Amino acid sequence: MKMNLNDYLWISEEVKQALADNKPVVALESTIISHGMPYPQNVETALLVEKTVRECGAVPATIAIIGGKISVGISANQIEYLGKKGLKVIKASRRDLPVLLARGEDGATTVATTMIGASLAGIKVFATGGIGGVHRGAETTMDISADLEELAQTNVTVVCAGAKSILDLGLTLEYLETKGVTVIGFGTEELPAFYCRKSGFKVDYRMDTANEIAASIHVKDTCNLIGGMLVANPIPEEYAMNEEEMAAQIDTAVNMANELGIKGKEITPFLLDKIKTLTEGRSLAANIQLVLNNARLGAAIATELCKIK
Ligand code: PSU
Ligand code: MN
Repeated sequence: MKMNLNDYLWISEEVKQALADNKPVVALESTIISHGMPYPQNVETALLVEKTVRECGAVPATIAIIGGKISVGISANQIEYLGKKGLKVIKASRRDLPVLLARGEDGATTVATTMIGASLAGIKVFATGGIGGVHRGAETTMDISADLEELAQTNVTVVCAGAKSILDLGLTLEYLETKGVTVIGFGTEELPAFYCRKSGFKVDYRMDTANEIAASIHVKDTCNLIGGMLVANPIPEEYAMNEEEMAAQIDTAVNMANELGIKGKEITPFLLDKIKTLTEGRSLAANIQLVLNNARLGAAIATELCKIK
C-alpha cells in the first residue's frame, strides 16, 4: 500500500545532493517539451537548456510525471521519450495530478504542476518560456490558466519571457495583482510579450540584478508570505520579433481557434503551433532563444539565493 508523499515523488540523486549541499538548482517544465514545440527541436532545446543551466553553475531539474510519480530531475532518455510522444502525453495541470498518480501514468507538467514538483523537492527557482494566463475573451469563457492560481499559493519563483498576446495581458496582470503575486521586470519597466520585448503594460518593479531579485525572494520566505514571484525577462534584442507582425499573426491564430471552437487545455498548444506555421518557423527560433535566456537568469538567481542562505 502506498502510504505517503514519497511514494509519489521521485528526486534524482544529483538534485537531492545539490539541494543538501545548498547548491543552486533550477527547475524546468515538460509541457513545453511535449506540447510547446515540435519534435525533434523540443528535445534538442530541452537538453540545451539543461546544458546552459549547468554552464551557469547550477543543476537543472526537469520535472515530469513518470509512471505515477512526480519526477524531479528526469533523464535525457525520459526527455527524449516525452518529446517523441508529443501531444499523446497528457498535459498535466494541478487538477490532473491525483488521477495520474493514482493510475501510475505519465504526464507533462505545466507551469502549475512544475511549481508543485519544485516546491515538494525544495527547489526555489524555475525557468521556462511563457506562463499561462487570462485568455482573451475570458470574461465569457472563464479560461484562466491554473498557472496563475499556482503562483498565488506555491512558493517558487518563475522566470519567464512574459506572456504571449494569445492572452489578455492586461487582465493577466490584474489577476496576478489580486492574488498578491509580485511581477518583476528584469532590466525593464515593461512586461515583455514573449517574442517581443514590449507589450504596452507595466511590471510592478524593475530590477537589474539577480542579486536584487534573490533578496526579495529571501524576504518573502523569511516573512512566510505565501505564493510565488514572477520574473519577466525580455527576449534578447537580436532575436526579438517585429511587434506589428506578431500582433497580426496572433490575431489570425486566435480567430482560427475561435472558428474551430477549440477550448480548454487544447487552446494553448493549438495557438503555439499555428503561430509557428504562420511565421514559417521563425517564432520557434525566437522561442528557443528566450528559453535559454531565462535558463541563464534562473541559474543566476538560484546562485544568489544560495549565497544568502
Ligand atoms: N505558453 C507558452 N508555451 C508553453 C505554454 C504556455 O508560450 O509551452 C504551456 C506551459 O506549460 C503553461 C501551459 O503552463 O502551456 C498553460 O496551459 P493552460 O493555458 O492550458 O493552463
Ligand atoms: Mn485554460
